[in-house]
Amino acid sequence: MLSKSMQESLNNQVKLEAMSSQAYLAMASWAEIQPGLEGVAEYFFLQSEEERIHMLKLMRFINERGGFAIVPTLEQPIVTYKGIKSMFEEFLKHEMIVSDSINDLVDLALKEKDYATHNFLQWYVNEQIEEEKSARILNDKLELIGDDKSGLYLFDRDIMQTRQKKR
Ligand code: OFO
Repeated sequence: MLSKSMQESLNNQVKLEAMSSQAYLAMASWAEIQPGLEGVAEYFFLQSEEERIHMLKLMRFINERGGFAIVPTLEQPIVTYKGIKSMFEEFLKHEMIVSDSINDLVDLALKEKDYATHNFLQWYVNEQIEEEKSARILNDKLELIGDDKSGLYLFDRDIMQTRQKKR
């Protein structure tokens, strides 16, 4: 059985995963209407779906452990960007916030000696290592590319391969 505070914290994480899904969906939509960013758009459409799966996984866990998973109210995410670089910076920033939040949950699980939740959270700890790594690599590549249009063309062409390597 989940404690009240653990249930509340896990529900906050449900909200954060839902916000991630919305934020990446907005990034996908913005990228889709920019010329030549089809690969980036595809990347974020898939990323958004993945975040929804993370949310569902948490909801099922909360309910399985005798809690009640709450579908959250969400604010509108950022829908436009001044450029691809600022969008990817936002992506990394967001993933770092999610990692901090997962770490806080792990802390709470240990404090409460809730080893079942601690065990469940390890999947998220590993996932965040991967997600932050991917976001950092993509930001580094964009830094290197700068204003080089052919570099950006290759970035867009190859971004899905970065995703496949993640798995
Ligand atoms: Fe949910 O994995 Fe990143 O945010």
